Amino acid sequence: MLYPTLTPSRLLVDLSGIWDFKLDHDGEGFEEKWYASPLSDPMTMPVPASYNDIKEGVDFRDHYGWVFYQRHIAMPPFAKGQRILLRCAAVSHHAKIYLNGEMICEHRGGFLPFEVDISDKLTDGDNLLTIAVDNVIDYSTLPVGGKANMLSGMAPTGDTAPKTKKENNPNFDFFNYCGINRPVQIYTTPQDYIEDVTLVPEVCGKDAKIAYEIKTVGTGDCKVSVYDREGKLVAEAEGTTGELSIPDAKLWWPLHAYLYKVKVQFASDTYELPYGIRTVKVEGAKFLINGRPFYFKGYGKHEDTFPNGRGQNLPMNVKDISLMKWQGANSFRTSHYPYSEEMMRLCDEEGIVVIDETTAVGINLQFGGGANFEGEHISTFDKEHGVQTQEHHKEVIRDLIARDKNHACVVMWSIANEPDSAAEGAYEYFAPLYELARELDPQKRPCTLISVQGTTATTDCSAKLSDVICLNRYYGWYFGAPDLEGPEQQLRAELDEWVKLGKPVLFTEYGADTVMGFHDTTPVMYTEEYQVEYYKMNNRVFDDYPSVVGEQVWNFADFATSQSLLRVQGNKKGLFTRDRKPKLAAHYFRHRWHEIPDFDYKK
Ligand code: GCB
Repeated sequence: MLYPTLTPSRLLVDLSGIWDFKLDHDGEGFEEKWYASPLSDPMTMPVPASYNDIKEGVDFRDHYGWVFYQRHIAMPPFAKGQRILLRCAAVSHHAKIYLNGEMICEHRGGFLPFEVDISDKLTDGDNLLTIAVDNVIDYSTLPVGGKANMLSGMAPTGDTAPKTKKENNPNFDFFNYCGINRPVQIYTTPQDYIEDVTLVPEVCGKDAKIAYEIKTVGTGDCKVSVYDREGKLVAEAEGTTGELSIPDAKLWWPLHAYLYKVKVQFASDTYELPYGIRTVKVEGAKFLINGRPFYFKGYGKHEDTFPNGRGQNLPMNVKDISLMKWQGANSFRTSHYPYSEEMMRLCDEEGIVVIDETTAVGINLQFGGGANFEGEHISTFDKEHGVQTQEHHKEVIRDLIARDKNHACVVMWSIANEPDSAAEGAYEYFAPLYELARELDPQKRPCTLISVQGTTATTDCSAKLSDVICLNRYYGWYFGAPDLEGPEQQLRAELDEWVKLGKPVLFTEYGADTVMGFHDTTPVMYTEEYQVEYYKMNNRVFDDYPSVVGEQVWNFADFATSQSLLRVQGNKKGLFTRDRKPKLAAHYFRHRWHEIPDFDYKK
């Protein structure tokens, strides 16, 4: 799906601002048709933003169910005759859109864009737009919500206090921030228009080729032109499919991005996109970008700031990339959902390498000892009682690849984070998903899933399915802390097995909770000193294995989670605090990463 932009043929109207808002506490909003007339007694609410931290009170923050957003819209008469689209970049997790009281669109999944043609639905003058949003997560949604909470599962047993109200129980470790998290926009196109653009790069010596395919609706001639950074035309072709030859091409490199401008013209429609040329390939146990062995230095992250929640925060996106560069990092994973389109474009521009993850987190009913349904043990992929996510998972993969396929920054797809990948039924669940991703991605990027501690090279289905083995391992934190010697031996023993597969191994999570300002001469748990010692041990091991192709710490910054005995106002594994102040370990990594080259680190 194309990112909406203002072009000589397309108008773009951003509906960001303060909207009317109401929580549907008692579940009466639909019955009383709140969408059909102006909300009575509404609150103010910024769009885009998660609503949870914007107003005070636990009932507000932890609301369960539907909320209603509303505003008026009007289009100028000069837009008549154009196609007029309403586009939501991300509404978490389930949206119903009403225009003048009529439902015009419904969408499930909180992290990918969707749009609806409103050309024939708008009336002259004023129109009432209502977006109802549900935040309920369960065994059929991605991310997965369950009866058993991952973290309370680790709490002392015997907690039998009755629940007094309905609540979400995320089967994942980040706060279930909800609402209209990314921009709502209206854009227009002519009646004959460009629907999609697919570009596939190929590098041949000093030259490059871009194979292109333009999906169009209507009739007209199609022309594609490529301009360099100075605005000079470097290639041109006619027709809806073909090849563009770029002599002496400048490649997109990590931290040295070069973006061409690709301009598509069809009938009277024009669309432009920035485009980086680079190749990605797994060869033996190496991860090659532009044919050279790349070493990932970076993080798992979250879209998580105060008070935006998961709501778009452009200044923080730019700040985070500045901090990454300060630290000598070159990459991150969009744990645990697709990030905003603005962030992806920024990474293209800044040369940050991205592992692009779906919303599939929590597909694991073994967290907390595997007790679900009030203590019953249910296997994750049990057809009747287990997760019911596979069809939706396919939809997410389709929409993610449709959205992000042209980004140079995206070098790998992550199908899921920490699923129950060694369980019975895991291979049958995941094999078709890998197949789908491989079939849909025109660039045929590597695919992976992020493997949870406890799986092994012989039990984890990712051993067979993944192009790169991605491991989340907590030796010296959840496993073995405060000792670091025993965990070091265990980590080495486990790695000895994984490397036998002959595939690249990437550490996608390792970390220790650390409260900023806690210090000690003896590095005890939760101090800044312990975090540094923990990382030194793990990094020492990674350095000894030629097929370890990277290290992504958990996490870039502290972030909000559900409340539990293991979370002190959120997860504290950040190298930076939530407001981006460096802990001791941030300085340690700054030193380490500036010494490690982006390429050819492991000979
Ligand atoms: C994990 C999860 C991540 C958690 C992290 C932790 O394995 O992938 O979402 O936040 O552990 O800190 O426990």
